[in-house]
Amino acid sequence: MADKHYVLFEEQQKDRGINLDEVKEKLRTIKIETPSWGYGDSGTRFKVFQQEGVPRDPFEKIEDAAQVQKHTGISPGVAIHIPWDYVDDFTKLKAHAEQHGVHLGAVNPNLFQDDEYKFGSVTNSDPDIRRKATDHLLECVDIAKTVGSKELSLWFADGTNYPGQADIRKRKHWMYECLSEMYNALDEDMRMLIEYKFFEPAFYHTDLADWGMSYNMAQKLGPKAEVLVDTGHHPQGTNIEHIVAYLLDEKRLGGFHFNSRKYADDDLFAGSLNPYELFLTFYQIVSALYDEDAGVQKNAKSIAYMLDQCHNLEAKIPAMIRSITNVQTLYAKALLINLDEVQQAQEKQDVLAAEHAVRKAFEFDVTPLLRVVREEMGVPADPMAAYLESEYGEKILKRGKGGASW
Ligand code: AOS
Ligand code: ZN
Ligand code: ZN
Ligand code: ZN
Repeated sequence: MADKHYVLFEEQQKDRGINLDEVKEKLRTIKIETPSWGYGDSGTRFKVFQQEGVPRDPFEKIEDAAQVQKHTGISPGVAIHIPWDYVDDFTKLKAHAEQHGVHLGAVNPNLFQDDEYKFGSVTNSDPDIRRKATDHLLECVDIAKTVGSKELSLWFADGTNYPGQADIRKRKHWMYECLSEMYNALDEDMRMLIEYKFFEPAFYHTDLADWGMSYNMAQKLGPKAEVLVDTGHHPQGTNIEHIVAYLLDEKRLGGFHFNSRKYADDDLFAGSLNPYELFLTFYQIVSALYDEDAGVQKNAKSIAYMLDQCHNLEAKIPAMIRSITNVQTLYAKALLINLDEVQQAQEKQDVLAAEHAVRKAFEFDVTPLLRVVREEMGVPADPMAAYLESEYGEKILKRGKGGASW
């Protein structure tokens, strides 16, 4: 027998002119990758608290990620970080993922950990260090090819701490040179997603500080380069939705690193703070899915959704499940926006009606909808409760403390 809450919800939405079959189809097909590093211990510069049961190697990180997929059904990809997830034989890691019902996703090169990178990696004035950095990027392209991943996520810690420390324009050219070498190594169906962040670890200037710099770099490199928006990487008050709309219109939105922030790059779990911002981000994406420009639609359909967060205090697998269901909830709400109603209000320049048409979708309780969608997908109606009832959390405690982190 159909759930009475769902019956009511369905009637309500049909009366509003919402096509629930389309909504459900979109909720089934969105995929959100989880980051391998989010399963390991992390912390601040003050302390990394060690939790019991944390994965001891990349294979165990995959097993934990498989739990998130098993319970949510929409997170089959696991982003990896090189060298944190370095293994001798990547075909083994790939096979291990497949045996557990997941696959390896975006490959994240690491150009910030080695002593040589103190003054920059791909922007370093020393050509030998730029060579080392470029070789690492090329190695990551090879790893991506081996594991069948189509995306490389690039974040550079490169920057300076003081005025005059380095030549900003020269560094821009060096970065382009290194990245074009990487670009040329990509297969036709691969893409590089270029992330930006306005500060940290550098405090005076960061070589890729905002979306405009990433966009400019991507445009110069070519169509296989796109912009990656990490929701934690903007100054306070930045209108992320606007950036998203702009990049979609330029057909250059590569993907997201979802997480929540209050002050800086806090990497708290997605949807925990300001869920309305995430809803409004999805509003831009949903509206692009119905754009009359086929190129914009295509971009909206090809967005790589990923989490990028650190669980310093909270249990890691449940935090990941909570994040995935939060993102799913806010996407579901955005799918309930009646875009025709918004458009009609816009045509009349009726500000209050337009804002209301958007916001009222946020106010619906989508729990009955998500329960039905999940049941139809063969995953638990309440992923968090089902995971907590499973014995997995207990079972991994035998791994002890001191699991592999970064
Ligand atoms: C760093 O601030 C970026 O968000 C990176 O995307 C990411 O956190 C990193 O690659 C994982 O170390
Ligand atoms: Zn990120
Ligand atoms: Zn970050
Ligand atoms: Zn972050």
